[in-house]
Amino acid sequence: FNDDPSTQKRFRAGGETPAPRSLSTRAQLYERVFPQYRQPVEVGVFSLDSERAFFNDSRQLRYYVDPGNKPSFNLRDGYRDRFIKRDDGVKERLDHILRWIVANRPKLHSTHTSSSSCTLGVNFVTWRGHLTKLLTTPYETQEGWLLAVSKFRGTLYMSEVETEAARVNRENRTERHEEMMYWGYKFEQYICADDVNGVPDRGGVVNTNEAFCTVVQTRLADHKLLFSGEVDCRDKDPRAPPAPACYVELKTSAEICTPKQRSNFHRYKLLKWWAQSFLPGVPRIVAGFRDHDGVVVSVETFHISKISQLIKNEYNCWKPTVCMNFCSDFLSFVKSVVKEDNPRLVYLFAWEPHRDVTYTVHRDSQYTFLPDWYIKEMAS
Ligand code: 0WD
Ligand code: CA
Repeated sequence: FNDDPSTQKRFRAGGETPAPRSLSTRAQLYERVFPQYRQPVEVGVFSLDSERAFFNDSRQLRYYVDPGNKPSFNLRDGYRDRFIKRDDGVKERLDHILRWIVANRPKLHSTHTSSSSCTLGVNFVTWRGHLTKLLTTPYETQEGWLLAVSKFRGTLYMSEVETEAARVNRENRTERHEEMMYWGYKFEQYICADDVNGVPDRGGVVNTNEAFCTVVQTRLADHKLLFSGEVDCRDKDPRAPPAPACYVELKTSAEICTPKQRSNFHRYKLLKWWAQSFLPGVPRIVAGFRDHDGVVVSVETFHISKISQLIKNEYNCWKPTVCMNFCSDFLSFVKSVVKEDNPRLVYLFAWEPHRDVTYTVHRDSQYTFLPDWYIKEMAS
């Protein structure tokens, strides 16, 4: 933590331990032993249908069908006529997770904590994707982030706010970029079957409203976490290990033709892939490498536990321990800053590349994100 010594002295004279005002993101500061990260446990699932309606079940779960390593997939197929795109201008914040919590409260209510100071029995509730951004922060040089945090009944809720730069990018995507965003979803359709004995329907409609999400509980150092992440598919073998170990993450990436491209893939893309799947305990990624025209030229499996070995030959490469220690220290920073239990009060944590993490405080503002229905429901 960075601390202004004068402030520190002023506060300590009054007997208070001041919260630090900022947090450094320099990677070297986080090169220490790997923090404890408990095996993530799936505590529930939910689905979002073609209209983005919530269901407290696994109706959208799909099954992995091995494509072999040289399939002929054209990812451009269907972009014009069989694609329904989710409206990404609609901000859903934590709403789906909160609906899951309300529907599963008895399952969650901590029987181990005697005190009522932390009703849910966890310190943090968030999306997996938000934690992925935290893990990659010490190595990120392009995009900043904003995270809104409110404390309610002892639990810290953390919800992303779109940065100005991200909004500008989203509103000014090129036609080429829009189409390339479709390719990842099309790849999923070539690989996934709706039924355990079914086959992929490559002629069907791709609808990005549909989602299957896992809800996992785990602990990073002394932070108890509850988060949800979207899962692409599962191993269809009934003897496969229980979730999340049976899940498979699907990815697409540009084919690798030069040593420079391979190095960039290891240094930048594998960092994001590793962080995203390591968090919920998803053990493998199946990647489709595609050419410039959206044709998949090869398919490769990456085991999460082997990724850190794979990158060790890169000069000055990312380290999992830095990612996890930074995340742990950021969560400690949040705990030390967010003291008032009030769902209408938002602490907005902000970060831009080459800067420290800082925060601002907002009462009854545009940033308030815990909905009234949730607050009412939890009060009863
Ligand atoms: O409101 C927000 N700021 C966000 C909401 C940001 C990110 C996600 N979400 C919501 C959506 O409801 C989505 O269904 O979270 C769900 C996914 O959460 P996550 O698993 O925590 O997100 P992340 O790990 O970033 O992405 C997982 C997958 C992506 O797959 P790839 O292979 O591209 O990483 O979820 C999809 C995408 O397929 N996805 C989204 N789907 C809908 N809305 C979004 C999004 N904003 N972002 C990623
Ligand atoms: Ca994916």
